[in-house]
Amino acid sequence: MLRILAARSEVLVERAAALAAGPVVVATAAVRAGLLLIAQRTRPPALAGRWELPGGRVEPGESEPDAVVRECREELATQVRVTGRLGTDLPIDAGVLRVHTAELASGAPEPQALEHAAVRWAGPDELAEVDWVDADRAVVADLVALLRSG
Ligand code: DCP
Repeated sequence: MLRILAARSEVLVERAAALAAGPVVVATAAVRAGLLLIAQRTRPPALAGRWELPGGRVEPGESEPDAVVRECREELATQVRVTGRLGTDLPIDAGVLRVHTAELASGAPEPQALEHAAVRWAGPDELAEVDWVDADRAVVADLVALLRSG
């Protein structure tokens, strides 16, 4: 009985922590041939023109990898396969940002900027110079290491 109560309270503590952190936004670090896919935002005005890892809010009941795949389909008209996580949780105004690593699925179409001003593939030496949105800049060192490890 005590064990059940302890397990329940652990679940409640986890839920409370998740609520306190707010909604989860996923970002996609898609890698191909040593290059990273980056995307230029169009909105809101404060972020327009700055570059990000494509992604968006996780919907209720949706897993984070499923959200990554959906956002890449909706925003880039391509199909990705999630391969792992990168870095720690990043606090953003909207809640918390979690970066997932990915690769294009075999035969997937070239990503298109359906909701961005532009998308492009960037090499490890370029990443420090990119005009990143603040949260994404925090993982630049991890992104460079990711590209160099492959
Ligand atoms: N964000 C970020 N870095 C990313 C992706 C998103 O800092 N790589 C931030 C920008 C926004 C918030 O997360 O403040 C939500 O991102 P989007 O607007 O791209 O996500 P959605 O389109 O899903 O959300 P909404 O439709 O609610 O704007």
